[in-house]
Order: sequence, then structure tokens, then C-alpha cells
Amino acid sequence: MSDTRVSEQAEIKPVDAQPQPVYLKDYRPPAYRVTHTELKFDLSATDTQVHAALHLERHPDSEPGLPLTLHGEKLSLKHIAIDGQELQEGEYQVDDATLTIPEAPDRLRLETVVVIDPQANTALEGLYLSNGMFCTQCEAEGFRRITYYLDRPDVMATFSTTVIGDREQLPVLLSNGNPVERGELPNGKHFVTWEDPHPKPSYLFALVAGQLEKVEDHFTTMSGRDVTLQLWVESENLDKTEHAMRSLKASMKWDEETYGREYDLDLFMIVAVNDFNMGAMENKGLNIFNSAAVLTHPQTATDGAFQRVEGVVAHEYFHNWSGNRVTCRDWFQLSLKEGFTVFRDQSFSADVNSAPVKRIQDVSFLRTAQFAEDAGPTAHPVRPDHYIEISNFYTLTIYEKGSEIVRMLRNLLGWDTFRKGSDLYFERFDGQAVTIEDFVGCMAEVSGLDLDQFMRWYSQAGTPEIDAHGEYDYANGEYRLTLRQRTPATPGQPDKQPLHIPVRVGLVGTKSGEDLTLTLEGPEGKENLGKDGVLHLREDEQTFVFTNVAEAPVPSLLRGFSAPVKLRFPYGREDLAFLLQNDSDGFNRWDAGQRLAMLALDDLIAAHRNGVEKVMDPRVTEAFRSLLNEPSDDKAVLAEMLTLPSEAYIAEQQPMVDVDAIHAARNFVKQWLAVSLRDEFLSLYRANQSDAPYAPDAEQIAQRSLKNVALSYLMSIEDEEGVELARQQFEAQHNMTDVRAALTLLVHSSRGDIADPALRAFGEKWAHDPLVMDQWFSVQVTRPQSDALDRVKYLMDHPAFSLKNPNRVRALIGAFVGQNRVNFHRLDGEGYKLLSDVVIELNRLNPEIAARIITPLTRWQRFDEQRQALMKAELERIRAEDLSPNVYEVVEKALA
Ligand code: 0A1
Ligand code: ZN
Repeated sequence: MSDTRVSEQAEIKPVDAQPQPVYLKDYRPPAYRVTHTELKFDLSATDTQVHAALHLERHPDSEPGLPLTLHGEKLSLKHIAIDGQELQEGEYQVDDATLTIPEAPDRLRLETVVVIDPQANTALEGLYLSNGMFCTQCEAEGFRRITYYLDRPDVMATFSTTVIGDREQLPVLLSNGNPVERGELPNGKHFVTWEDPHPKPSYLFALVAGQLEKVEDHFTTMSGRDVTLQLWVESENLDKTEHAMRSLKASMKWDEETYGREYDLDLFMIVAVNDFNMGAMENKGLNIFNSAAVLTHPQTATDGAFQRVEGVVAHEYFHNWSGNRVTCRDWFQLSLKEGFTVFRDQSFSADVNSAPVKRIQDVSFLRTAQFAEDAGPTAHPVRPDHYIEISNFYTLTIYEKGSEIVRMLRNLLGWDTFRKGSDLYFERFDGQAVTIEDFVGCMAEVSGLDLDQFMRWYSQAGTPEIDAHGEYDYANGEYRLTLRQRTPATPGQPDKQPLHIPVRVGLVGTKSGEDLTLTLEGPEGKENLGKDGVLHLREDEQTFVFTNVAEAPVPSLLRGFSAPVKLRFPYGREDLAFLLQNDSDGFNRWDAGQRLAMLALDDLIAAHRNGVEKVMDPRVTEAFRSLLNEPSDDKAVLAEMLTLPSEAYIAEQQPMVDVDAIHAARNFVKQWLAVSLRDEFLSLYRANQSDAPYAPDAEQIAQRSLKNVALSYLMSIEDEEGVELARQQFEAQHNMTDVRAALTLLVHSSRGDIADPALRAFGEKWAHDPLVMDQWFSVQVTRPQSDALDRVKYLMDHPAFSLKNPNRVRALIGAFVGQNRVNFHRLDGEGYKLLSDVVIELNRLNPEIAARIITPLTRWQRFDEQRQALMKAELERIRAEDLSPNVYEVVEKALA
């Protein structure tokens, strides 16, 4: 028997054998399908034995004569047999990625025994150990690190899994489906057997074993079935489960009411693990969560964390239909499940919180982070046509832009028809692995719409830009709106075709301040669009003529952010101030404020660069004054309105990023507003102070955001009263939202006399809680003062920090390189050097995280020559290492 065991460290490839891309056009059905999978795990930290029995049969659509080839990596094969007959050498071949049996019969039972080493698995893919707990992560291609298998999403099988472990060390043994048998074994071991009746691809397999405690609840489904809900955590976290459980029940109800989707097993489990590469994973019946995405307590988690938990719990639960019951044919279709599921979770969160704020937050994130990705060297279509490493494609483009595409379909069809399309999709493809065409095809079928041009959204990368201009013809009462679209070239896609873009518009009368009725002059005569309608932009350039426009309007364009595009319109500052006051669309009212602030910021950035005195546009101050004095919006929206565009968003708008000028300009605006409106901010703070017991509800969250926004203005000028309020707020220790806001403002100020003892007290109080220590790290390394980089280095030696834990890496390194722009981009290049040192280390330990954390370095083209040279030099230094396929793919693109 050959022993093919290889090191658990990332594979090191010689330069002449660099990883090769996989192409969508090469998709072929598998040679075999698996009808049933039996697994038996005998768990041990360094030598876990995995016994697999696969019931295989030739796939009816496969090319005749293809051998049986199974995936397998880092496995030590101990035994292999077909239908009870041990295979002899020569009857099969094993290399570092596959096991091939050239002469396999058309129907067979293949048995293998392999040994794996979970303890050495620092990549956190496959079976690994986290805090003494065994857990798995199989999406996308982790199952092949557990056993030999057809590890691809179009191979779906029922699973029966027996987990054997030490009774004392591993009292809880979990897998997918329902437990059907349990018992005692010799040598202090015990076992549990799980049956999952729903055929699933291997990426949805899960196993968890450890010393866990559970919180249990129940949900009665719409057809009256009782589902047991279990949340498994380490005992010290039992008091942090309530919000996740509540969110789970709310999600189950919402999916029944909104999409008619009912849960399909008797048991639904969530497990919290400390070491996890992503947020969470939708394994069938056994969701595994990063502890940061499930645990909350008023004393340890901020409002933002509560909302994130609600959203992630919903996301993973919704995958049970959009992803699990109907899955992807291949990984190029990833957005089929992810885009649709993000759209579903965003809609859920909008329904249970403030809908306009949810939209504002989602769009801000998209415009800042996804637009940057779409404009950089790793830009790719929502359905890529090739990849080297699929785990590099769990991107904002696949998730967030993918969700925007589904949202556009909802907007084009209207909710009722979209829901019919969704019903058809789930009914027609239940139990199948399908494509994006299958999904969009259902939408076209139920609506009768031609969506052929719309499909380009999936194949064309880059953010479309729309240049709009309008003319009002007083004499004829006509308004002509011309829209010109263009999508910039992206790597591998020099020429772009026009897209089908839904542009929701209103015309706001300048006299009345009201939405005017829209009568559109169309090819088939006049069309009444009401007060707010969707224009279908399909050509490179199109002019839309509105008639019977009784007064001069200001157009309100792309309402609700109806398409993921950059829309330019030559708004004057008065127009924007007018829309900020009068637009009936909450999103566009907020956006008008952002555009107005951006115009002022542009001037100030230029002034800073030219070394001339900065002068604030009084219209911005007046707009803020009226927001503060006559608040017309709900508190949650008002808090968003009062928040200036982030440095990252401002950078996105600049042709060449000048980090220092952006930082200086934004600070100037903030301080100017704080000085001019100090009393207003102070009364806003006071009006929103509350002693009510903490609840993560929309009203309280809005109050806290408003109060903390006000405090941030006061602290920007280190106003004595503001500093005192921050100190008191920290000392009151009322809840983590307020404590963290106050601590951040103090640490980011020059008031070390208050900040240092506060930091020390916080660090001591929470030393035992890693998720709170993550916040302690982030607060310090995002400080704008010039000692931030030294703090990062110092904190990397802190006992609570480890490069092996992805949450720690994100909290310390990720926060510094992503949120501390002035210090990461230091002109001595030390910020870049620090990041590349970390990437080189992580490339060995955890390639997935290495390939993500490197992102800011890949955006070098956006900066001045000096910084470009420094960043490129660091990328070259990384390239000279023996790279994992993950980092290799990203670095090659960045340097192409
Ligand atoms: N499907 C999960 C995301 C996920 C993807 C990959 C992972 O490990 C490499 C883990 C989780 C989701 O969308 O939530
Ligand atoms: Zn997902």
C-alpha cells in the first residue's frame, strides 16, 4: 500500500510547475456519480482515520471510457477495495491531488481508509482542530482533504456518518442530518451515527466534535412540524446565544412568509468555533459559525455586531434553499447561491430593522469596497470564466454585486412576479445542481421579459459609468434626460457591450418640492410612470423625453440605488441642497448629502495639495445645520446623514489617491462642522442619552448611533465637554456599543491622559474574551497618530495575538492596513513591509487568509509614483517566495 502522505504545510511548487487555471468552458459532467456515501471517522488529533464507502455508478451524461478519478489532498491512503476486493498496485494511481482507477466497473462500492492530521491543519480547510474541538470546513474544495471523493458540487449523495471519539475529551459528536444511533465502544470511546436523507454535494458536509454545551429551542413550521433548534458553544459562551437563536427563529419565519420556504429536517444546529476563515458556513443541518458571527452579549458586542449576527444567521439559514436544496453545477456559478442569498439576507435585515439605513449601509459598502475591487487588478465578472484557486473567488463581486443583480431582477419584474420566478426555480430544480441561466431563465419565463442582454451583467466585469445630463424646455414643458453608459476596460476584457440598466428616476419640482408626474414619450406613445419610474437603459446612449412637466425639475436619479453603477450628473450645489431637503426617496436624500459633501471635499483636497488655505463651503454647514435643527428623518437615517463619506469612499472618487490630503480634508470638514455646530451636537448627544436596559432594537440602535455621531464631532475638536462626556460614557460601562465608541474616540485623540488608563482597564477586564480583545486590538491600530505602526508591531507580540487565528489577524493586521490609511501608506514604506512580512508568514500557515489580507497592496496603481514603487517592491518580494496557489494567483494579477 503506498503512503502518499504529504506535509500539511501549504504546497510549495517549483517555479516551472506553477498552478494552472480552470476554465468554465471546460466543464464536463463527472464520469461517475455517488448515490450514497458512508463515512466513519475515528478521531485523533494527529492520526484521524477516515473510512469511506462510496456507492458509485457511471454518470449517464459522461463521456464513455473516462476513468474513475477522485480528488484527494494531504491524505495517507491505507486501504482501497472495490466491492470487497482489495486493489493491487497498478490497479490504481495516486498523485498529490487525485486517485485514479482506470478500469473501474460501471457500478461499484469503493472503500478507502485514509489517515489525516487535523492538528497540523493550520489552513483551516478540511478537518482541523480549534481550541481542542474538531471541526470541518469543506466549501469549496476542503472535502478532498478528508477523504478521496468526487469533490465537486454537481455530485450529490445521501450521507451516513459515524463519528467515533474519546468519551471524555469529545462528549459531543455532530454531523449532518439526524442522529440515528449512538453507543459506547472499548477504550473509553463512544460513537454517534448521523443520517442525512437529502442528497448533497461534499462541500456541505460537516463534522464537529468537542466539549460543547447547547442551548435548545423549537420552531413550528408552516405545515406544523416541530423543528429542534440547537446552538452549540463552549460553556463560557452560553450567555451569548440568545440573539442568534432569536435571529434564527425570525429567519425561519421570514423565509416561510416571504419566499414560502419551509425547513426540511427535524433538527437544525449551529456551532460556534474560534478559528474560522470566513463568517460562517451553511452545511446541511449543521451550520458552523465563526464565533464572531454568532456570539453576542450587550457587554461584549456592539450594535454592529448584533446586526451582523442577525444577518449572518439569516444568510446561512436561507442557504438551506438557495444553495443546499438547489445548488451550483460548478464553482463558476457561485453567485447563483451567494448573490441570491445575500439579496435574501439584505431584504430580511431591511424588514426587521430600518430599511433605508440598511440600504444606505449596503450601498456604502458596495461603492467603497466592491467598486474598488471591480476597478483593480483582480476585477472579475460575477460569473468568472476561469480561476486558479476558487477560494480566492469568495469576493465582494460574487456576493455583493451578485446580490445587486438579483435586486435589479426584482426591480425589473416587480416583487410578485419575481416571487413566482423564485417559486418556479425552487420547484423545478429542487435536488439539482444548476446554472445562472437556469435561475434567470425562470425569471424570464414568468415575466415574459427578454433578459438576454441582462445576462451581460454576469459576464462583464467593471463598474458601469453613466453620464447623465438633462434639459428643461420651458416653452414645451418637456424635460429631456440623456443617459450615456460606458463600462471601463478590466483585465482580460478590453471591450465592453452596453448593459440593460434599470434607472429609477423622479423629477422633483423646484417650486413645489414635490415629485412631478412622469409622462414618458415612448415609441408606442405616451407612457405614464407615476411619480417615480424605471427607465430601461439598453443602448450606449439614450434620451428619455418627459412631457407635461409643469415646472423646472431637479432630477432624482438612480433612486434606491436601482443599479450598481457610478452615475454622474452635473448637479449644482443648490440642487443637491434642494434634493437633500425635498427628495421623497430616502436613499437619494442621503446620497445628495454625500454628493454635496464630496464637492466640498474635492475643493479642500485640491487646496491641501496646492498648499493654499482651506475654505469650507458654507452650503455644507447650512445643510448640516438644518439637518440638526429641523430633523425630518428618523433617527437612524439622520445618523447616516450626519456621517461624512469615509476616507476609503473619498479615495474611490479620486483619479489618484492622495491619502494625506484626503485625511486632512475630511478632518477639516469634520472640525469645521464641530466648531460651527457645537451646541447642536451637544444637545443632540444629550437628547439621545438613555439609561434604559440595553436592547438591540431599531429604536435604541438609532439613538446610540446618533449620540455617538454627535460625540465624534465634539471629540474631533477635543471639546472639553465632549472629552468629559466620552470619559463618562466609557466609565459608565453601560454596553459595548457605547464603551467602544467612547474608547475609540479617546484613543484616537491626543488625550492619552484619559485614553491610556481606559485602554489598560479595558484590556485587563476582557483579557479572557478573545472577541473583545479583537476590538481592543482594532481600536489601537486604527489610531491616526504616527505611532500606530509601532503599536501594531508591539501588539503582534501580545499573548492574546496569534497569526494562526483569522479573527486576530483581521482585528490587528486587517484593521491597520484597511482602516488606517495614513499610517499604512507611510512614505517610508514600513506599513507595506509589515503587511508583506505577514503575508509571507501566512502563505505558509493559512493561504486563504494570506490571499485576502494582501488586498491593499494589490491596489498600487491608484497611488503616487513613490508609493507605487514601494508597494510593487513588496509584491516582488512576496513573489520571490514559494507561494501557495492562493497567493500566487493574486500576486501575479497584481503585477501583471
Ligand atoms: N458559503 C459560505 C461562505 C464560506 C465560503 C468558504 C469558506 O471556507 C473556505 C467558508 C465559508 C457563506 O456564504 O456564508
Ligand atoms: Zn453564502
